[in-house]
Amino acid sequence: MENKRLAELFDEIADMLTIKETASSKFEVRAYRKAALTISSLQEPIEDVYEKGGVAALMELPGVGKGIAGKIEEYLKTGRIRKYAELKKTYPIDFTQLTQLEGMGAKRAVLLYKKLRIKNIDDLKKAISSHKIRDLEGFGEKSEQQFEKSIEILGASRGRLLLGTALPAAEDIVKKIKGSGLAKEVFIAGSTRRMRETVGDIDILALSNKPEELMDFFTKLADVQSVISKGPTKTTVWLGMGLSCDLRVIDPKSIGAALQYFTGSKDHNIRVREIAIRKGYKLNEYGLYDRKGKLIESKSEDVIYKKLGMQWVPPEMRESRGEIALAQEGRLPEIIGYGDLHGDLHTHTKETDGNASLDEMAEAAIAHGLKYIATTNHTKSARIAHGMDDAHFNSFFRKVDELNEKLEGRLTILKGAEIDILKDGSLDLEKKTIQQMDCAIASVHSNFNMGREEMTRRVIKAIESGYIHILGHPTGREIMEREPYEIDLEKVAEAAERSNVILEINSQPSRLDLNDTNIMLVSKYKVMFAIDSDSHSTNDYDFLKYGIGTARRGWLGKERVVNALPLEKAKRVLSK
Ligand code: DGT
Ligand code: CA
Ligand code: CA
Ligand code: ZN
Repeated sequence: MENKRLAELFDEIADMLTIKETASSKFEVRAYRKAALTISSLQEPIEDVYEKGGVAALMELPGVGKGIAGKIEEYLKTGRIRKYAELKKTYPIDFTQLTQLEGMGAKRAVLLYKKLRIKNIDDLKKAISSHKIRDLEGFGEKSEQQFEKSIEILGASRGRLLLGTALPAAEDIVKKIKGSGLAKEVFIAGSTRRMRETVGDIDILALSNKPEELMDFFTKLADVQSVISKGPTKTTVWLGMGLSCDLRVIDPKSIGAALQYFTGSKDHNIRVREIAIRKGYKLNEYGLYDRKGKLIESKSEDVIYKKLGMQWVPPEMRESRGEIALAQEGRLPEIIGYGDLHGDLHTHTKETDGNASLDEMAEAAIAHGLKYIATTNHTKSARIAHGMDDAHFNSFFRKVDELNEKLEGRLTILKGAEIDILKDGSLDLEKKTIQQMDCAIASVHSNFNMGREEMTRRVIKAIESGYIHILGHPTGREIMEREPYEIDLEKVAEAAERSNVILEINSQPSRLDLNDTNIMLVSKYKVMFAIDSDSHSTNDYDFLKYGIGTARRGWLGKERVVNALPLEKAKRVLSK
């Protein structure tokens, strides 16, 4: 996927054009910036867009005109952009790297290059340690310190953290702030509120009439490693876990507007603000105002959307993927809620790679408010996970029967397995073992490096075996660690529809597989989904909220989710 690299090239071209400061270069700068933004947020590989529809298809992307489309084509065909190479001769500077630093724009980077031949962060580090920046006109000691701090943070913060790491941290900070008595109300905003799978920084909003004391309290929390900036309305700290956190103190009158603004996404907000402007209004983080500057609404997010002629949009849907138009038409789909699951169809025990017994997993499920679980241990070819053979499943299922009797309906345990889909698409258990199961999941755990067609055929063979109920983590990706394997998900969904096989939304924070965009892609087909925890311990049922968040980001209704059904109905869907 070339999107990221191409977006960086365009941003750098814009950086270099900024230096010129002519009227025509300003226009060009804007064009390149817009294109960079579009391409970096594009869900589909840019090369696919081009392959399917050529330059014409490229020009349909927002912010991409003929000139830019030509540049994209040039890059995809030749691997380079001449204009970029020419500009680079004058400015051999790594703008992508340097402009990530706080207080470093393209112009200052060029100044540093002209005066000290600084091309990248390594050069800058040397200049800082020999104190060359502080004596430079237009920079000074403060700049030197700022760059030093910024480089340190960048080194530690390269990349983002999993939602499963960031959300608990954010909730913990909120709890502590509430406990301090220095804030009346505290809210999580930003990508964390939108349940994005990774988080760049945590955003917290607080209502307080003791902002100074609150900020003091915040900067002294044990989780805080260093204070990046501190003020009575906004303070940013670096958390030891490897993430920064913004705390903003908000005027209680503005909380709705502030929540709307700081929840984002940026793209969603830009569109919402355009709607406000078209109505002759002004919308910012303080409120919605009419053309005379009179406040219309600021306290409630819900009312702000209403005054704009829109439905309130659930945070998970605020990604500018079509929700704006639907909210204007009053046709937002009803999406699954966090309390809608009755069961969990993918759990492990210590018989394989789990760390709790079946009894313990059952009690934990009850404590979590679930009415049924499927116990789905690994099969024999999963050696690292101590997979079970047919005989072991047979004896294990007798234990399930006994436990079900003991539970007297407090919880029902369904018999299942997470069966390896072998290299040729066959299943890792005998048919008669699988036939006893209420819930047979099939998953790929090995031989990831196959061609797209071969992998698609392999998975479809398992789907069409007639023995499985659920396809587990359908793309095999691990966030920030392993790319999804090559697979044609639409063909898979088509086969799943024909064979009544359910597609999993695996809730493990490092998986979230299917992800939001894939859920959107395959929900065109008449398939059901299962939101599963894939629990390996008694705490892991907590992961279900990430799966639900992902389903909400994929606009999924609860009628599409098998384990949002009560047991008897879920069993009927499974047995189809
Ligand atoms: P992250 O931190 O990268 O995971 O993503 P966010 O969405 O939390 O982004 P962040 O922390 O930079 O900003 C929080 C929200 O504040 C963002 O979603 C929308 C709003 N915001 C920030 N900068 C701008 C801006 O320049 N324009 C608009 N309209 N909104 C912004
Ligand atoms: Ca953020
Ligand atoms: Ca932020
Ligand atoms: Zn698995």
